[in-house]
Amino acid sequence: MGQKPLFLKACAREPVERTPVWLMRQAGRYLPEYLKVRKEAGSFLNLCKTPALATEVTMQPIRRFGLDVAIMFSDILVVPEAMGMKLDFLEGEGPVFADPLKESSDLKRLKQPNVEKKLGYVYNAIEEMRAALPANVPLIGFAGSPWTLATYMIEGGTTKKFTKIKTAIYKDPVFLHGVLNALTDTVIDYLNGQIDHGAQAIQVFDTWGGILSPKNYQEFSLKYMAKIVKNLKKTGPDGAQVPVILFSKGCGNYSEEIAASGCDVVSLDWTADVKKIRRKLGKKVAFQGNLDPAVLYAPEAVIRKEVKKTLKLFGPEPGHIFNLGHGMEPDMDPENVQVLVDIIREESTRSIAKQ
Ligand code: 1CP
Repeated sequence: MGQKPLFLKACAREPVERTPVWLMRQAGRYLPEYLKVRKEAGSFLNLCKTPALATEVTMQPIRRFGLDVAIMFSDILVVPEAMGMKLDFLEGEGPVFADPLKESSDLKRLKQPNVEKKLGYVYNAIEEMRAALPANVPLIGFAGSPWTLATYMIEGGTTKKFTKIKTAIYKDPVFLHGVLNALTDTVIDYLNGQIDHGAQAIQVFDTWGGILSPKNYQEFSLKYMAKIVKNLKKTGPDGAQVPVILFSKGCGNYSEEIAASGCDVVSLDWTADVKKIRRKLGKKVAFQGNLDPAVLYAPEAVIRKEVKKTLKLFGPEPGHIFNLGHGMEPDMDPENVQVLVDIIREESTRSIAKQ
């Protein structure tokens, strides 16, 4: 076996010679080469469902920027689709479920899918991606958290207000827990399949955990993610450990509870008080984050200043993976991503060597 990749070392809180880096939504619409393949695919879902094309767009940011980790190209919403919900991605509007879930009687529409059959295209893509990636660049598999998936399945698409799902919290929690339980079982199966087919780390995206009160975050989001963490395979087919990253956007305040789920890495956004959290939990888990993506709109000198600040906040101790606090945006300049990655390499090598 060759050297353990930097990213996997950092997840395990082992010493590294520099801080590994990847960027949420690193493949996507800000890259002209992505737009070209996306056009060729005809639709976003077709891109997700064609392993050769999904592999190509997964590789694009690796080839262009030399990032330390790849994330499989797919979407969190393929899971509700596999459970029987009709999904469309409308140009300029995002995801749409034409027939959202409304009440307990809708639960019978949700099937526990045979993941190998219904989501086999993802597994085929994972195998192709592993074959295309260099040995020192591991592949992250992922799923949405049950709570975040449920927001789309109950609201019918993207929302700013979350009226329907919040109504369900207070008016019909039995229905909501029914949806969340069904999703949890499917996500566990789906992620274990990803590990079987070669995903070397798993990230759970809880993009909307931050709209909940502390008590509701525990009851409707974290509880289900903790069940997922407990039921995932700990090692891949090659015997290597498969770390689990939890990303609950806007939930830095709950880092202690998130770490108690048994996850290996807590992913933080830019609103988190990193110094405090790291001091308290740095011996228990690794951290990922947490540069404000908007820094990428600024000139190089500002990017450098902000990278240095972020590296300093996490400190030189092992257990930091550099990332943005959330995803890349379509109007971001790829040139600035290269600037960012180069600066992280340079500054983190320097700060680790200084110890
Ligand atoms: O037409 C297009 O090209 C569609 C744009 C797009 C892309 C590039 C969508 C639609 N999804 C993706 C890829 C994607 N989605 C990845 C790829 C891997 C990567 O490079 O990071 C990942 C990990 C996701 C996950 C995802 N999808 C999340 C969680 C992470 C996050 O960014 O918050 C969510 C919430 C979605 C739903 C989704 N998919 C797409 C859209 C437009 C949306 C809605 C987002 C919203 O409600 O704001």
